[in-house]
Amino acid sequence: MSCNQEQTFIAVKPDGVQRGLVGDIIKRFEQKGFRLVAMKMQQASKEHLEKHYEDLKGRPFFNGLVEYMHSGPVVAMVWEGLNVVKTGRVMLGETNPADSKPGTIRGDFCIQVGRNIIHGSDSVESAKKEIALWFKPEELTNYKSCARAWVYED
Ligand code: DAT
Ligand code: MG
Repeated sequence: MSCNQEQTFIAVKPDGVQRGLVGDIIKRFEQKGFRLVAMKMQQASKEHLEKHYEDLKGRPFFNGLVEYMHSGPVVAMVWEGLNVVKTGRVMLGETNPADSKPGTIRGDFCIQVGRNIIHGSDSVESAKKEIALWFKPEELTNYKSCARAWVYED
């Protein structure tokens, strides 16, 4: 696999959907040069969300987090490109929007940690797990982006 084919799982959370921020968020990843591999809108079950956030089980905010994520549809996506996991996290900003710089998604669009509008995988390993949890292999597209030769040197 080429290093340009790293993948990350990004999801616009229910507050981002309700606030009409889906387009703005997709635009940032598109204009950066990353390739959209898969996307779907889904109101996830609590069981699914408990699995997605299993590392946080036992934290005081866990139940509220699952309730919030279950409260409406999310827009789940897979984005691909060179260092997309790390760069995606930089584009998101810090977990707490109060610590997120202007220019980041959380820095520009939200205020509180419990309503931080977007999820992004924190490592290549968790991206693989999350993509497998949210998407079937056949839902991941494999087209060649016509912009590829203009985004990458080789
Ligand atoms: P991130 O979403 O930046 O990867 P995380 O994985 O540590 O952060 O936590 C997942 C989500 O849980 C986070 O986006 C918002 C919520 N959360 C984290 N810490 C919290 C806290 N101290 N109080 C309330 N919600 C919190
Ligand atoms: Mg996380």
